[in-house]
Amino acid sequence: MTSGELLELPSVTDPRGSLTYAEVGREIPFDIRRIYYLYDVPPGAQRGGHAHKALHQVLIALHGGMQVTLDDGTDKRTFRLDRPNLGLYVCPMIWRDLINFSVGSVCLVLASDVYDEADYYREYADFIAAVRAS
Ligand code: T46
Repeated sequence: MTSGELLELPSVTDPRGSLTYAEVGREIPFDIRRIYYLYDVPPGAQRGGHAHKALHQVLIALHGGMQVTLDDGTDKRTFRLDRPNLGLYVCPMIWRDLINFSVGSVCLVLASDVYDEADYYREYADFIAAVRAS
């Protein structure tokens, strides 16, 4: 199974516009210890290209859109994130590639832990070896 679950986030729309929210324990299946966001991504740029050992994340295209391919070492699945009330949950041990960012897009990431370079597999061969060993 390729892990990656699309999350429909609740929205409230009235004549003033829209508001989307997400709560830990409801839409977000982990405690959030960090947020970061990707922006000013130039045309053709690729982000990701790694997997995490233990980190859980939810990705949300707050503006514009991007394509996310998830790979569990066996199966690959591609998602298009293109609205601010759609999240993509990514569990540990999933290789991710982000491409086709639209101009001006902003990708918000909710993460279950603080930044730790030791949590990354940045070489695909290392990731596959770890998947095979598990
Ligand atoms: C992921 C995708 C969607 C930090 O110092 N703190 C941070 O919290 C993060 C995320 C990164 N950094 C540093 C590490 C690198 O020197 O920022 C630099 C760029 O990071 P990276 O090349 O990992 O960026 P992306 O966009 O390829 O990947 C990031 C996340 O690292 C990753 O967890 O899933 O966004």
